[in-house]
Amino acid sequence: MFTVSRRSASTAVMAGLLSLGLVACGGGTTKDSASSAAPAAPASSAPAKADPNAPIKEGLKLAFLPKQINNPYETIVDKAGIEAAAEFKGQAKEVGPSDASASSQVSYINTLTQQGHDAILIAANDANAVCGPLQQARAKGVKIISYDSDASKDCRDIFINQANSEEIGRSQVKLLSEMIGGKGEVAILSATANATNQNTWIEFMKDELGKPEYAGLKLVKVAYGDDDDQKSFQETQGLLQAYPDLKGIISPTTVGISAAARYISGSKYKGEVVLTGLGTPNQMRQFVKDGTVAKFALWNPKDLGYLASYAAAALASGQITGAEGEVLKAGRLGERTIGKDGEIILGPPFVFDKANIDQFDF
Ligand code: RAM
Repeated sequence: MFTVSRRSASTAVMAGLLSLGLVACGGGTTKDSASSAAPAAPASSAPAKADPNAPIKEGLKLAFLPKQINNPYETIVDKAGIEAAAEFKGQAKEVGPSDASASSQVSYINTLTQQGHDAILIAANDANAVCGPLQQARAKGVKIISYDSDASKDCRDIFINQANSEEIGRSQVKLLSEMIGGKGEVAILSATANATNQNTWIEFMKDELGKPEYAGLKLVKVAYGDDDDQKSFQETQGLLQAYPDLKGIISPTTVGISAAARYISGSKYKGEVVLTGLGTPNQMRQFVKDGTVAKFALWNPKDLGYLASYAAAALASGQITGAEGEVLKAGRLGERTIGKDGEIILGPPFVFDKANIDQFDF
């Protein structure tokens, strides 16, 4: 649960806090909290047309398949999604690989399909590599929800995006540019080379960098830490050694930015090289406090999991089909309209800094 001092919070912060979900739920579940007590629900046979008044079926079986299970960000998202399923009397669990690779995800998709899940929620490590198995799942009536990192739009029913991809990409460049005075060499430390979300954001970053107001910035390298803490740490070291004039790094991954911050905080680059990106407040707190990082962004990962869970339930119950214009009823998050290509956006990204970071606990 967030604790917020209303008196000290600025209007902007309050707007952000609201979008980050002040009513976040507490409580805990185990990582794989699927109950084996309830009978398995048959694969759904949702009508082709949405019935907004259809009740949410009881006993729906949902499975979250994150990019990797040992990524703290994905853990927060999935745990919240699992907790949400209890609200509509469903059962949800998280399974997945320990490395962020698409081939590892494929075998999980096949197993979950065989187990008769009503919905698979996937943060895709590669938009296309998971497509065949997802299509096979859909042919058996399994609803497919991509969240965080999209699968190709032909092989999922809905994409729950954490924020507008263009806004994420462009705002990251703006943030870094402001902090380095619009001048100098910059680099990106990404996740895996095929990650749909990071690649989409990086495309928008490059486009933003092409604008005249960023003529003073030069992107020298995009490095990949594979959402592996050690590799991200080493890639940061490599970037700083290879580019001695580097002024700033954007790491649009919670794993990357925390590893990069750890490296920089103990190096001669602290105070010299600016780091920003996407991180969780709990992982970044010490680096904000010790002056390694001034500002970074994110959204509320708990809300992402919650929203994805409700989308899965609505799809599997026939309330929605994923078509543009349909309205998803998402519990405490209220109603969300499905946009183009079956995309639902959670909300705007929020910027964390020294002044507000202690108001967040995730
Ligand atoms: C990492 C993952 C995830 C991304 C966040 C910001 O945890 O790469 O996909 O959304 O960072």
